Amino acid sequence: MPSVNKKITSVKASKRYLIIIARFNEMITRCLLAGAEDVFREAGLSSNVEVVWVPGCFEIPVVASQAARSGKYAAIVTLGAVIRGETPHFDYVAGECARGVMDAARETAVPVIFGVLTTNTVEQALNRSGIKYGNKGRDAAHAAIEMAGTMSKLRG
Ligand code: INI
Repeated sequence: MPSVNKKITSVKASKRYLIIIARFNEMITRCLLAGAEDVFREAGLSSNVEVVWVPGCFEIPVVASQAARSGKYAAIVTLGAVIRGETPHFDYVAGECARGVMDAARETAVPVIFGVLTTNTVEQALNRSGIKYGNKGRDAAHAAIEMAGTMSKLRG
C-alpha cells in the first residue's frame, strides 16, 4: 500500500497539528485556544500548528474528518463549548460532536482530541477554560502531542 506509507512518512517528517475551533461561545473558546497555543509554544511546536474556525461544535466533525483523511496531521485538536442552557439543542450538538470526533479518529487512525466543554452553565465553562479548574484547551494540546508520539511509535 504505497499511498498509505507515503502519507505516514510525511506526517512523521512534519508533525503538523491542526486546531479546529468553534466560534459559538467565542468568549470561552478563545480561552481554550490560548491554552492550547501556550502548550504548543512551550513544546517548541508553534510553527507546526494551523488553526481553523468553524461556526459551532456541530460543524467540527466534518472538518475533523476531512483533515484527518488528508494525511497532513499527526494529531488534531477540537475545541468548543456546548452549554446546556434551556434548550434540548445541547444534546444534539454535544452528542453529534463527540460521536463525529471519535468517528473521524477511528476511521483514519489519526488522533482527534476532544477538547470540547459540555457544561450546564457559562460559569462552569469559564471555570474549565483557565479560571478555576485548569484549561481544557491546554489538556487537549497535551493529549494531542502525547498521542502523536504514541501513534508514531506504533507505526514504527
Ligand atoms: N454550538 C456550540 O458550539 N455550542 C453551543 O452551546 C451551541 N448551542 O447551544 O446551540 C451551538 N449551536 C450551534 C451549532 O453548533 C451549529 O453551529 C448550528 O446548529 C448550525 O449547524
